[in-house]
Order: sequence, then C-alpha cells, then structure tokens
Amino acid sequence: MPETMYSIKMRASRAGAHISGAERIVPAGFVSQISEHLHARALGHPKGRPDSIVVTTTALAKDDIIYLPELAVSELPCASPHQARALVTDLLAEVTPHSEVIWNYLQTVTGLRGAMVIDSATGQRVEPDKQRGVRASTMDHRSSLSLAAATEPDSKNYVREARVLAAKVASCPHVLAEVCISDDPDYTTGYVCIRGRYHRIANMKLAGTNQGTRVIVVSRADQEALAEISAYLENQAVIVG
Ligand code: PML
Ligand code: MG
Repeated sequence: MPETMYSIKMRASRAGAHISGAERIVPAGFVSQISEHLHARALGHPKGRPDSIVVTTTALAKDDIIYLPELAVSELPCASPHQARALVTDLLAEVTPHSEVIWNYLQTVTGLRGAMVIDSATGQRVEPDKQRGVRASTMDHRSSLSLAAATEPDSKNYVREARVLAAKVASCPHVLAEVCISDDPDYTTGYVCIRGRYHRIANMKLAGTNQGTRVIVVSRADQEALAEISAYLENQAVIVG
C-alpha cells in the first residue's frame, strides 16, 4: 500500500503580523524532518524573528490530490519598475480593461496573507475578507517526494514555490490571470501568469521595500463562483511537476 501523504503548513508571525509561510506535501516518512526544516526556515526569514510559528500537519486521501504539469515560462527583460508597469498592464489588457487599476492595487496594498481577487469586468476587489485576501494553499512540487529537494535552502525554493502556486491558481475555475510582486524586501523579480504561461519579470519593484502582494483576476464574481474559487485555492491538494 502506498505511504499516506501529508500536507504540512508553516505560518510565522510577530505581534499578530504575518512574516512568512511555507508548505509541503510529503509522504509520512518525511514528516518530522520537514517540520524541523520549516521551523528553521521561519526562524531565518529576512523579515525578522517571529514570536509565533504554527505548523499544521494533515493526512490527505490519495484521491484528494490533483497532479498538474509545470507552466511554460518566459523571461521578460525589464530594467525598472517603470518598465515593469508597461509589461504588466499590456499583458493584463488581454483579459481586462482595468489593468492600470490593478497596477495601482499592486503598488498600494501589502501585508495580506492571501491574494486580492479582482473582477475583470469591473476592476473591483471582490474577495470576502479584504484584510486577508484568498490564500492559495495545500500544494507542492513533485520534487518534494525526495527528502533532499524538500529540504533545500530557501533561496532555491523561491522560484519553484512561486511556480507551484501559479500553476495551481492558473488551474482554478474562473481565473484569467495572476500577478505577483514579492513582499520580501530583497526579492525584486515578480511575474504575470496568463493563458497558461508564467511571464517572469525582473525589477518589478525597488529593493528594500516590504511592498508586495498578489492579484488574481477572475471572469466571474458572483457568490457561487467566489465560493468555488476560495474552496479550490485554499483546500484542493495539488502537486505540480
Ligand atoms: C514570494 O514568494 O515572495 C514571491 C516570489 C516570486 C518569484 C518570482 C520568480 O522569481 O519567478
Ligand atoms: Mg513573501
């Protein structure tokens, strides 16, 4: 019988403010080492020392996991946030007339645990909890099925984790596009994921600022669609790769 798979999620905060989060989906035999690794990762985060680290471990039924392929990737040359603005708004214009409004959200909203959800037709934020956003979770890369890859240092994980998240978001019902600017002060590369392609953009922001967030653009924003989007993004287990 195959080993039971576990979802392990880490969330670190200080004085109630989010510092970092990470997660894995791994076989039972890796659970204790991965928990240790995620604690170490929380303690070493560039945004500072957390006063709370919560690690939650949940068994998954085999049929609960969806397997997705990697996204296609394009590297877009970009020298400055000014240039990034043009690249991002041009890409978003393929799915919404409100791409400048979305760029404005990306520059002004920060500190959410999840992503803003924006109705492509109106440019309005539609997620139910505006302080939190909708957080894509319960996902990992297939390489975590090897312990060495699952415990690689943080620096190697950035791109891989972003692509796992983007692949999950891109596969979500009603999603047209996603944009990400990292909230980590030293990480200035972001991306736009649209029509199944991950467009990687350097210099999306200036180094040294905590400003960063994610936006998900959706084609439907009625209650039923929003409930479907939240349930899929937060709870559907997904392995990518
Ligand atoms: C984050 O987790 O802070 C976002 C990372 C975005 C990575 C973009 C990339 O390098 O492809
Ligand atoms: Mg971050």
